[in-house]
Amino acid sequence: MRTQVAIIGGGPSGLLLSQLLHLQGIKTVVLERRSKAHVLSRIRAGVLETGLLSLLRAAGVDGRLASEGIPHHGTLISYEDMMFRIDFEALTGRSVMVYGQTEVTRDLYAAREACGGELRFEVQDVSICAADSAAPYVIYTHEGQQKRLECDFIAGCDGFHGVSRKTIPPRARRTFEKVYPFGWLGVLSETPPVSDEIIYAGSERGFALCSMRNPLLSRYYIQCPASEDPAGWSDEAFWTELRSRLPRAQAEALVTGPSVEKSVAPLRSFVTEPMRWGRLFLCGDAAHIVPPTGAKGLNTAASDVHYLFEGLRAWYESGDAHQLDAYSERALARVWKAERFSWWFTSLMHHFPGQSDFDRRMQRAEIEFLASNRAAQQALAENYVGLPY
Ligand code: RFL
Ligand code: PHB
Repeated sequence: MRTQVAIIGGGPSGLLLSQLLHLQGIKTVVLERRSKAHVLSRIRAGVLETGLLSLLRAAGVDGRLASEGIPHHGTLISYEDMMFRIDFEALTGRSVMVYGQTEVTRDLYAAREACGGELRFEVQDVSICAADSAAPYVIYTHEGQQKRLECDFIAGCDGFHGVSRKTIPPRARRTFEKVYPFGWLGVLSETPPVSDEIIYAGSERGFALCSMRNPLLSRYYIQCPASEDPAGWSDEAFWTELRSRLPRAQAEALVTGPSVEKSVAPLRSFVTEPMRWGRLFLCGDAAHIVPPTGAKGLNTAASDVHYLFEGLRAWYESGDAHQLDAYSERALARVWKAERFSWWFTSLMHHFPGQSDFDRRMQRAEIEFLASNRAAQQALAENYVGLPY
């Protein structure tokens, strides 16, 4: 079988790229290791930058987003009982949208299926071949049979644990990594959110985050050891720990209920360079990971999709390879800024094991500075709403 762009991974990066290319008349096949139900059971990002919103609009998948997404014009930051607001609208003239990644993915699947898009689920043993030649191809197993997919280009959108990055020989890539000594224990509950705006909460007991998906669905996280087993946390223990990390007013206002999902995510910063090897292009979590504190993972995946889409469009329209040749450099320039912001915000808000009293006071002093300094708030706000593509 032959296509123009073989896309490995049917997460948000792969699906969005596939839909954008389809609208330009460029053929793709998406190969996804898991079932659709499994992909749609993963609870991940919740905050979308305007750049991603524009891409979803261009892809024609913004209908439900426009009616169900919740615009957020600011966010709250607390430390013990102190709390202040970062006013995105006043500081940058822009805002973000709260709409779950699960819903973005559901909308993208619906759009691909409505266009008769080629999506293969539960494929196994994907292997990328001859990516450094003019005739790359992918071998995989589907429904018990080995298949061969020939193509012009391969988009590696298969996340951090995928095969695409590992296909690039070690001599041709360099990786940069920082693993944080903690994770986030996340809970989804069918309760009204404690606040209309997301709260990033620092405390002596560790970080906590209060977010939401809709007016009756809340998403909360608490910092925990990276090796924590979520099964070891009863709902009651989670709510008690969350309350202890919030300012008194929010702790008292918190509405609790049974959790509908509970999971632990490790925190990591990771970048691989370059993001291209021959005709293989890495996109999203396949190439880079950020800790979730800045809400940048999905948004950075989206800017990669934008640069790669522009490059492929130019190539198919006129044979112009300039933008494809510039892909890795352009994507990485923005990736590193998101890495810096996510690392900074993570370092500011979390309790680090073994941290000295002096280090804690430095964090507190920086939070107090942020609470009172417009320039510092503006720097945070510009990064949070998203740097330009
Ligand atoms: P994904 O979503 O991991 O999708 C990759 C897909 O590839 C499949 N796959 C394979 N398919 C075929 N063959 C193989 N060998 C394969 N190996 C893997 C996988 O099954 C999967 O379906 O990567 P993608 O598309 O690049 O998307 C990236 C985002 O998922 C990720 O960056 C965000 O979820 C990160 N993130 C957040 N990002 C934000 O922008 N804002 C947020 O508020 C935000 N919050 C979060 C987050 C991530 C979190 N976790 C769980 C790590 C909160 C959390 C808790
Ligand atoms: C979420 O709603 O899941 C969420 C929000 C903000 C973050 C991370 C995750 O920084």
